[in-house]
Amino acid sequence: MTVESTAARKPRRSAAGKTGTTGGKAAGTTGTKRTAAKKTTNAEPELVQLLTPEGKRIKNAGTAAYDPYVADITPDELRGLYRDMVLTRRFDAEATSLQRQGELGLWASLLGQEAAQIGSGRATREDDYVFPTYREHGVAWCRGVDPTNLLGMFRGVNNGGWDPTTNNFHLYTIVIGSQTLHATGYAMGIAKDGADSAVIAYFGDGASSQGDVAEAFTFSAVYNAPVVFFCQNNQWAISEPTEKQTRVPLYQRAQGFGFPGVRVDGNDVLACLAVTKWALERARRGEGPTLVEAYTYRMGAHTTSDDPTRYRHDDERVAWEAKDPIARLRGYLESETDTNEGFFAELEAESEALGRRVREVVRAMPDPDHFAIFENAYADGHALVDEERAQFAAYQASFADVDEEEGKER
Ligand SMILES: Cc1ncc(C[n+]2csc(CCOP(=O)(O)OP(=O)(O)O)c2C)c(N)n1
Ligand SMILES: [Mg+2]
Repeated sequence: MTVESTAARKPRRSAAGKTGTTGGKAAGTTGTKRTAAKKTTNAEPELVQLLTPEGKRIKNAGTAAYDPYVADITPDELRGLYRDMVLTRRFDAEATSLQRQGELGLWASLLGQEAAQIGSGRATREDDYVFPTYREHGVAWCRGVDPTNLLGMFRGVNNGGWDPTTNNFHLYTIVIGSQTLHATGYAMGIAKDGADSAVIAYFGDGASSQGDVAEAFTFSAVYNAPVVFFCQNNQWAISEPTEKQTRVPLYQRAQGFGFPGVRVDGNDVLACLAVTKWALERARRGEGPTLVEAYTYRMGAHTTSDDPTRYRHDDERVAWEAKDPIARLRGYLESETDTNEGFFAELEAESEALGRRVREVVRAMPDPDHFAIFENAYADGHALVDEERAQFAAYQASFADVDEEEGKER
């Protein structure tokens, strides 16, 4: 093996740097000039951050000023973001416990990604349309989807659990990356309708390797579709680290498709709010797509079926713990606003109540009719579905035989 090929097989993990964007038009709202170095594809990764891990508010001094998008945010609104993150984390922890207790078949935790999801989710307008993956419980919360509705699919009692048209929040999508194409098509459609709404598609670092995502980038760029691609780079795609997905920082990929890409600190709720607002407004103004890479970390397992100790060191998780999105906003609220202990105590009580409600609702979810799964597959029926239904009926009947022999009731 040559030295070159060894190097090619060992891409270095890229470190986060300072503020800014790639893509020549990214600074459109500010009019600030960009330096030549920042236009190159291989420029050092840059990170938009407005709140440090210690909870200090810093000015986004880079080429695109995102500060104006959160400049007039009030202490009450900040407390609202904090509440969103705390309740989302609490809901998520409850769901993980419910899976461990056998009440859910599976759960995909968002632990660690609360700021990316609440910041971006709160940036959306009611008439915008959201296409999530399977982990966007915080975005669902922002859209007004009752959290208990997210659990039916994970309990195996329904195929979705909410009406996407009620909150403009599409059903969860398991086929990774496919929703970026759905979002692009939807965005092209609303643009033709003359609406000034925007669309946002969530996906992960692993999904970024899917052909669907590349096609979505191409189509959205060429048709100037009003869509924001929000990639939560949580460093892992199950057991595959991000360096197995890309040789350049993910946000820099946008440049090759002809639209701006921005890396934002995904554990900084203010920065996520500001950058997503900026990107959605670009879309509304007819300036086309944006790629936002929210640089964050999946603190838990991929799902409850996964054991991350098999493939990653705990010191990595510990390092990210110091950048916790909730702790940093709490630090800011405590040091820079008039938020008192009463607020935190009330929120704790509200979290407990939410946990209780989630447990009660999940346990009371009725089992569906076993044959319902064959309904609505085809409008007029299908020979293959008929065959599968008959096979399933025979399988069910085989249990009845055993029950009869053992004199048990099922
Ligand atoms: C098209 C497709 N291929 C493979 C899978 C199996 N799969 C489920 S999740 C996942 C990893 C996704 O990682 P990433 O996009 O980073 O999202 P994350 O789970 O980290 O949020 C894979 C490969 C799938 N669901 N769909
Ligand atoms: Mg990932």
